Amino acid sequence: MRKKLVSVALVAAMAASMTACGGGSSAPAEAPATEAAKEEAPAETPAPAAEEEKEEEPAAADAASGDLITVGYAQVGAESDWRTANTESFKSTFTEENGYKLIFDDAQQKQENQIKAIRSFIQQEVDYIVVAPVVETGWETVLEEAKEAGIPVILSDRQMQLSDDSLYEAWVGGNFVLEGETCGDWLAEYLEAQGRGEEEINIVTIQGTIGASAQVGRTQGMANKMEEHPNWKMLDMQSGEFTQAKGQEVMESFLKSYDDIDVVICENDNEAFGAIDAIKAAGKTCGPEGDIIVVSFDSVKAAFESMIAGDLNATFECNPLHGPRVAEIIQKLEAGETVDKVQYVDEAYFDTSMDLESILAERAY
Ligand code: GYE
Repeated sequence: MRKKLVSVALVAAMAASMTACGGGSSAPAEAPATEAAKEEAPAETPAPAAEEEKEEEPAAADAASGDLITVGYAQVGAESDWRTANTESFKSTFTEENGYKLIFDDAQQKQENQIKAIRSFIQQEVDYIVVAPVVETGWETVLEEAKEAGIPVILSDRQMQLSDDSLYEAWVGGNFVLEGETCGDWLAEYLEAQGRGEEEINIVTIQGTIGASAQVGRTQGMANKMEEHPNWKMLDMQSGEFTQAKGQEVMESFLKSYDDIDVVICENDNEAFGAIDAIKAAGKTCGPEGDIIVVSFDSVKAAFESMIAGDLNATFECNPLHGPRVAEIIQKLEAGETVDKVQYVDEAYFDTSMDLESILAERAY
């Protein structure tokens, strides 16, 4: 499943831009990997990442040599194309060649699994803990444990609500409220251009995982814009858990409950792919020529294909390539430099009025 060859190409590109990284002189094939790995992780440690680690990074145990920076990444799951690109970005950045040992954990969208993974990273005395938190709240206790152990924590992708800012070094990710507002502005312009600016517009939203900052922000951003358009009516909002299957299910139920939906806002692209299937199965049409306007967030490659096929109207970008950004933060911390606490990534949007074929050809995810 893992794309080793792609990773190698990406690493080469990244190595050029990351001057601070180690030379990576160790040859994986020569390393006595398994023995060293056992020493590194105590047998009693319930390391959720252990299995995946062994399979994908057989020589990662070079960390035992003391040269590599060990990074534990508590990943949300594998729910979407965005998430896959994000995981790939970390795996291709935090390689031995670049001076790292990565301990990767997939929490399957469960906060309790992420908390377990963080505790396991603490037990394994990693150098840095990186968390993409599934939800915003409930992290204080485990982050205090990391702080007591003297392990710096970096947040990536989604945010946490914390009373104490000293519990993490920095966060890097997308501006989810802004993404939601951009979606609202796009919709206003699109309807205006169709001469529907004053018409009553019925909207439904397939939300992301409830309590995830990507969900909270996108819902909030759109709500901010709803206030500017009293003729827009939000008929319903339900979570599609950021997955295609759940997105389809939720859309099926919306279509049964409401026969006059004008717009469906999907809080990620994968939910939109499911929603489009549901719309077609119900005998309706969507996209620029269809009955229902479909918009979503992320802008993964498959969303471009969906727009080119005439199914999806627009997608609001969220950049998943945080591996190099987190590596840069770690290198600055290693050098004793200060880092910006909150780092937003620039994002765009794409719709069917653009030259999508050309943009897709250049797209990294
Ligand atoms: O939009 C979605 C993923 O947190 C920004 O999580 C991320 C979101 C992304 O499952 O596809």
